[in-house]
Formats: sequence, C-alpha cells, structure tokens
Amino acid sequence: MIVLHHLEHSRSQRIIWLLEELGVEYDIQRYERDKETYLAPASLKKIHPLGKSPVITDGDKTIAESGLIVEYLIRRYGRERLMPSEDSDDYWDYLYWMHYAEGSLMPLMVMSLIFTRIETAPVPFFVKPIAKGIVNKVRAGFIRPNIDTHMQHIENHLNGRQWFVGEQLSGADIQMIFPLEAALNRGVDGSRYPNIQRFVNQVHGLDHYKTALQKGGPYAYA
Ligand SMILES: N[C@@H](CCC(=O)N[C@@H](CS)C(=O)NCC(=O)O)C(=O)O
Repeated sequence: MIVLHHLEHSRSQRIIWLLEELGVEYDIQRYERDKETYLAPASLKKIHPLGKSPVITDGDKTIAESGLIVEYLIRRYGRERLMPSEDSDDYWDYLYWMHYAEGSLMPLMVMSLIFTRIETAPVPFFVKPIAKGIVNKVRAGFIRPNIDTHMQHIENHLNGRQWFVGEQLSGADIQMIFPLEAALNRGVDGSRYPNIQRFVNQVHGLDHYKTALQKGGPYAYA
C-alpha cells in the first residue's frame, strides 16, 4: 500500500492529485505545520532525514522529492498514461518541465516567501528600515525581474497549448501546478499571464483535482 506523508498547505497536495488520477489505493499520513515557524513537525524526520514533504512509502521503498515521486508513481502505476513515450520528442519536453518545476522555478518562489518573512518579522524599530531597504533591493534587482522572465517563459510555452506537453494531462502538469499556484498566491498578477491563469483554472476544475483537495485538508493555494 502506498502511504503519502502529507504536510498541510504544501507541494505534497499535487501528489494526492496524481494518486487520484492514477486511481490507485493509498493512505494519507497527515502532518501539521508549526503555528509559529510554519515548518514541518520533527516527526517527519522519522520518515526521511530531511523531514520535508512529500515523501511516500510503497512496501519497503521510501521515496522523497516530488519530481521523483511523480516519476516513480507514473512509471509504476500509470499503465502508460500520464507520460509521453520514451522514444517521442515530447519525452524530452516532459523531462524538462519535470526538472524545471523544482530545479528553477520553486527556488525563486521560496526566496520570494523568505523575503516577505524578513520584511514582516518582528525586529527592533531601528533595524526595520535597514531590513526593509535590503528586502526592497533584492526584490527589485533580483527576485521580481527573474519571476517576470520565468512567467513569460511559461506563458509563451502555454500559448496555444492546453497542457504542458502533448495533447493530454501528464506528470509535467502535475509538477508545474504547485509553483504556478504559489506564484499567483505570492503576487504574480494572473491578468498579465492569461495562459498561466487559464491553465491553473483548468486544473482547478478537474474532478480528480477537486477530490484531492477534499482529501488533502488545509491548502492555501487553490
Ligand atoms: N524539492 C523538494 C522540496 C520539499 C519541501 O521543501 N517541502 C516543503 C513543503 S512545500 C516542506 O516540507 N517544508 C517544511 C519544512 O521545511 O519544514 C520536493 O519537491 O519534494
């Protein structure tokens, strides 16, 4: 039996969506975030040394990293669905988006979140303008221009396409939904990127996605 170690309000939500699309049996082991630090509880470290979510166990295997989890589940249980054939050109596009989601896009989203935290952290009044100055400089000089470049890249790719790769839903869409939800949640204006907004709305309308939301519990991004 597959067990998903699922942290509330996290990228683990997309693994529930995938499990629903696959129609396999699974259990969800839930973890709540610390109310102050927003970090995962220490008990997750018993499952995997980094203590991050998602992690799955399947029999005697423990698998971390959402990209690998998506790959594993689709290859093992997909019955040739949800990924292009390995001898097609689409396959390389598929792998590109699978790696890009966590390799390039998510670090930017996490950085954006960290800088918001720094800006709103309780600090002595005389430190506040200094902290704010640094945050504004990094935002204007690095975070915002990079997010714009990435959003435009994705927007152009989705132009005239319903899904990230080929004509059908694939693991690439499942990997990409979380960073796009996070971007829209962290101030990216969906009206500037209509293809991205349309893609996210389309996913939010899917029955399996909606079922996954009900099963996953608290999720601030949909
Ligand atoms: N690249 C990893 C990132 C895992 C990760 O950072 N997960 C977050 C959830 S969105 C987490 O567990 N955060 C809680 C913490 O760091 O304590 C993946 O894709 O699985």
